[in-house]
Amino acid sequence: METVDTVVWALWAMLPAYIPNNAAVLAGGGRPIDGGRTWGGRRVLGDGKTWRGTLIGTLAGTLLALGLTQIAPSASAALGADLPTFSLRAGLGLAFGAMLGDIGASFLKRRTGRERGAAFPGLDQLDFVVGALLCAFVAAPSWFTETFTLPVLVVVVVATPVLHIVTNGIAYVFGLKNEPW
Ligand code: CTP
Ligand code: K
Ligand code: MG
Repeated sequence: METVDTVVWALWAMLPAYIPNNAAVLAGGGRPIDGGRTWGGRRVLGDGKTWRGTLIGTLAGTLLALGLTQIAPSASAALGADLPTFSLRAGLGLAFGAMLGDIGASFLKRRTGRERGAAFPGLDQLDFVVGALLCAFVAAPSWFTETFTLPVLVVVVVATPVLHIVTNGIAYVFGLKNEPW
């Protein structure tokens, strides 16, 4: 594959993992997953991880995966590139995994004394990627190995932090997020 094709393939394959956290920012609120419980004097997860945000984020990413699969043939033709499709299991794995990775990061943030909203450089940009890839591998192993070849994984790990910083910066400027990370 040409480099450009690899980048297009990688970003398309990761879209169902990119959307959930942003959908959660828009949809979040209500009951926190940890129900207010603490561990070692600190919240288990904090008020920033809610049932509603997690559910709607997962749903948004999964539906996007199904939609992308519908338009993949025509988009491939229009772009003159090959684009991946998603099974339900693949889409759900990516979307739920992205939410799970972000939740895991909040757990780590609270254990290391970081309050809700505090930055944890590196973790903030890659938590959802690791979660999404692991869950997709578990949910749809053969799809995963066909879709995420080594060059594709390299593009994902390099490009995602850049995209994350840009989208969160935009969300912050528009007042959708309290912090630009
Ligand atoms: N959100 C949610 N449920 C999730 C993830 C996010 O409701 N599973 C919503 C919350 O309103 C949250 C906002 O999206 O405040 C921004 O997400 P994020 O930056 O991940 O959370 P923070 O509030 O910064 O909390 P943390 O320090 O735990 O990351
Ligand atoms: K986060
Ligand atoms: Mg935050």
